Amino acid sequence: MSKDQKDDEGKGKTGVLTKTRPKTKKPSMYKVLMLNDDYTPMDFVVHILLTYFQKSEEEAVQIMLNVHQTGVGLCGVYSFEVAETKVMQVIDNARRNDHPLQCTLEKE
Ligand code: TYC
Repeated sequence: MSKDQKDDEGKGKTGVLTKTRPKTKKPSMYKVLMLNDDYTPMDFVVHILLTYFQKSEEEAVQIMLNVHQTGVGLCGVYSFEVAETKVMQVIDNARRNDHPLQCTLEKE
């Protein structure tokens, strides 16, 4: 086979290679928010923040006071499944201890 013949290989088969973007989406993230009430003891809220949100004692006290003063505070941002689990754990723990503490999740 001559060099010319070899170079003709694939003639007419020229195509455009397009790089397609994979249709993957980053999972949405969810804020876990703590709500104020008049009855849950401050110590209990701090204990919850230490137990379920891996906060330091100082951070936990700051978040608790922020909730106490403004009505709502951010505990953390997680995937839907993790956020939902934390909300359930917090509410379950609060009810077992007869506190009305409320916790909710909000899409970021
Ligand atoms: N307001 C409560 C009290 O005075 C304390 C409190 C703080 C309750 C944060 C709930 O998410 C909360 N005992």
